[in-house]
Amino acid sequence: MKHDKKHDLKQIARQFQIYGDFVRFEPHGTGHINDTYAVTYDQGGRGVRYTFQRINHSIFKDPPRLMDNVVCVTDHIRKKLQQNSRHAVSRSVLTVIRTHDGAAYYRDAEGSYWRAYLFIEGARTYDVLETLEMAWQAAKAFGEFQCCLADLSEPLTETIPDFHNAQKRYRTFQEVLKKDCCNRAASAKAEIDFLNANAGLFDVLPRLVEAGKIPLRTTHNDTKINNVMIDDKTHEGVCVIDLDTVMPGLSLYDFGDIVRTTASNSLEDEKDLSKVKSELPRFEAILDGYLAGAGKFLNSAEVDHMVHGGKLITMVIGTRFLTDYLDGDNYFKVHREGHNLDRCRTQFKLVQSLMEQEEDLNRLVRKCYQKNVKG
Ligand code: ADP
Ligand code: GN1
Ligand code: MG
Repeated sequence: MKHDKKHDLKQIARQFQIYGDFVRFEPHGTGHINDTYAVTYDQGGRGVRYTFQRINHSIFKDPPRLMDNVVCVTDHIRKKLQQNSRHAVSRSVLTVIRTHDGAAYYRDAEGSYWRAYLFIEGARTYDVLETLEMAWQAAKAFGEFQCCLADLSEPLTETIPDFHNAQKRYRTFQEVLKKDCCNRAASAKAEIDFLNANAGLFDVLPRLVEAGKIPLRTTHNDTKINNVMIDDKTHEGVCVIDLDTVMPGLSLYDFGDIVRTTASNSLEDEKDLSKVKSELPRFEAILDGYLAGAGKFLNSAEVDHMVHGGKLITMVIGTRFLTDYLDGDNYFKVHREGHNLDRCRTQFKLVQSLMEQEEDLNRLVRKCYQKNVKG
């Protein structure tokens, strides 16, 4: 997806309840979906930053309802933090800045939807986590996020229907492959074969959900590791961000995406596939951190399928990258030719690696669960 249009950030920022003088803005972060900017204001001689985002409206069809979700979730978390937290609440949960009309978003003359958050300072996101400690902390933050939302009673809108419906993602892939509108299928033969050979993975969780063994919960659904801010000094996971897809889902989707983006010490689009492999100490760190945050409310079927969750989500995201490649790169932002195919290759290589280590990984699950939950 191409995002090269220039926006008048100064005019947009004027719509929000922010004091002081607009100083500058710059593109920020490496997300694949929204356009994100850091906007600096001078407030009494001090530079203060805000995060501005243009919500990707072609992906999120109903931004007003999406923002209702974000407000609902952040209010819920804020209330809990105000009672319990040792930390500054405005650094631990996203703070939505309102427009002068009191709305959570602004719609500009071109129909784009904008929102603004307090910028979380003294922390950053990583596309690859550097240490096991950071991996533990990040996974714990996502686990606690899930735990905190376990008693949310307000219903959330499904901002992207069937977001993690793996069987549907596979059917879409098959349709796009059949059309092969860009004549790219021949260049992805190995990946197409791998996907077709392993599509059976997609049938496991639907059966367990149907049998009532795995519950629907409120989940983040995009727990990619650069969606948690890591404190520069303490390396704690200070704030879970990118709340666009918080909606009903399975806990295993969230654990699975942490595995996908952390188990290997490599970038999501690494071209040297020999670097893409699940590493047991990294897997143990995220497992232990996640269970420290969420372990107490997981049921035994969820715990038994944690490794499966990692394989499944990695396979699903790989399928989505492959589909977007075949379809002409309409969904994810791409920065080079064949970018989505490169991303697909790393995902499928990681799935293969997780499969090879499955026994060891399941042994780690039992060990960490015993330690964190059974005590
Ligand atoms: P996308 O959906 O495109 O991934 P994100 O909401 O994840 O958008 O934002 C993209 C990046 O912007 C994040 O990875 C993070 O580095 C940065 N970011 C987002 N929100 C904030 C914030 N409130 N404070 C500081 N940085 C932020
Ligand atoms: C997108 O928004 P971002 O970059 O955190 C995508 C996720 C994918 C991820 C792959 C709404 O996440 O589903 O797993 O890219 N988000 C959406 O990197 O589709
Ligand atoms: Mg993101």
